[in-house]
Amino acid sequence: MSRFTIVVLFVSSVALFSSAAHADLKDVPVGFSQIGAESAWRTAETTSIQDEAKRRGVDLKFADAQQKQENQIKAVRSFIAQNVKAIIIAPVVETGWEQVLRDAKRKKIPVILVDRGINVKDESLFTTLIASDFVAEGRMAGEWLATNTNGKATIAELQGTTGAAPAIDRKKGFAEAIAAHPDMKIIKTQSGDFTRAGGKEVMQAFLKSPEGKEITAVYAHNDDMALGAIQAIEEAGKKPGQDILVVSIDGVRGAFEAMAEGKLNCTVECNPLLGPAAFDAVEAALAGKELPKKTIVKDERFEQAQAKELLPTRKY
Ligand code: GYE
Repeated sequence: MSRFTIVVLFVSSVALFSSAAHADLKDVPVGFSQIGAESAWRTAETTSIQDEAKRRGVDLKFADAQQKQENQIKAVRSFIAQNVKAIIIAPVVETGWEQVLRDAKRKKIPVILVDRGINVKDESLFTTLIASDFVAEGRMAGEWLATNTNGKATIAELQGTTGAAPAIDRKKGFAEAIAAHPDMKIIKTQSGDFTRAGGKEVMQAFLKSPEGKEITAVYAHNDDMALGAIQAIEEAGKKPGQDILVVSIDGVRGAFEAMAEGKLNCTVECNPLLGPAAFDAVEAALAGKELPKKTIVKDERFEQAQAKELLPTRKY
């Protein structure tokens, strides 16, 4: 990555690149391979991209992969066959993209990656990536928990989709943040696949396990799993937010509501409103401009005390 330019995007609604000499996207066919609809974050991202496509008159071809990489690869192949001018991909996992991206490159179709990164040796296989710094998000969640427990917590971790960039990096950042605190331990960790149902099911199993009674905190890689875990905690007769602290990532409306009710303690925002930036990138690529290899979307951390006031201002 160091060979390439990295820029930081502060607000997703701000135009990413200079407005001069952009290609007009009216009626231009563009493919968008979306992961699925597993979380409120994901549906907000889909809406942002579809709305922005409409605003610019783009002929958007949308494919929902139902959380399966094979479906995404099929969708990208079909976009190539339909002669789209650009392809936007939110890649479900990090690995396994070389072949299909080589096909797109051969046809000179720019590939814009949104929200999740991939692991490829040849970085010329994609044009640009617009995403948050997931390691930093995990670190912010871990630091919140360390500060608010005086460095003492017995933690259950709900991981995102196995092999997905945000699951790998949010785990890493959190582990880094708690490493300095010998009395903070993750005693249970499992994937809940970024869904509310998954978070609930895994948390129920954690609570029923022999170590279940020791859990004092939950770290969920996204808000939907945290909201599922909150239900499991309540059904087990405990108070989420008090008996068991809950921290998560995304900053969706449901998380702000749960914070306002005292059930979730903290959420780290991950901005899903990537439509404007994604189509700025498409325009710039089609105009033959050099793009930064990575644009990092800036994130913020929110706590219970801010929830009520901020709830009406939340956009997703
Ligand atoms: O945090 C989660 C979603 O890729 C950043 O995917 C995204 C993550 C988001 O399902 O809710």
